[in-house]
Amino acid sequence: MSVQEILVINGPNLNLLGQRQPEIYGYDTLASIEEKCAVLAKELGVSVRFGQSNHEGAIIDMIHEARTKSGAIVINAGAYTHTSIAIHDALKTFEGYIIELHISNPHAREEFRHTSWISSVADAVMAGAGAYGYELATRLAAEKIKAAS
Ligand code: CA2
Repeated sequence: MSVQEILVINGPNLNLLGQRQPEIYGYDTLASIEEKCAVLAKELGVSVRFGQSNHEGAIIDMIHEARTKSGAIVINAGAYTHTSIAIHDALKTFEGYIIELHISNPHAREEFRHTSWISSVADAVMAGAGAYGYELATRLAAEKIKAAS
């Protein structure tokens, strides 16, 4: 088991990053974010793997796989953050470090974004730092998995 791996999970619509709504989500694409995190992870002596799905069940499968392969999960569950008890339950089965991540600050947006089913099962919650949040989360996850190994 490579507990030195950080799994970064991105949920619905995040495959469109950099293509729509740049005033909210910025101009970075998911591929460019992944590249920056991979460089950073290498510097920090860990590895990072990105997964994206628009489907709740596929996200749950990624979390299950991380149970034996990853020491930390960074999850931007997109709109499933606000609705998915199934993702909440799956994250509860993961024994490593969990970071809930949002590009925007959901608390400064519509009321329906103020509830998260992820926060209560996350070790850390990061929001509003834009795409740079992925690098911040990679740094924090790397610290935590190295400290635990
Ligand atoms: O701020 C975040 O990262 C969110 O998780 C993004 C979700 C939203 O439902 C959450 O409330 C906050 C939406 C992701 C949509 O991604 C898009 C990316 C580019 C263009 C359109 C949507």
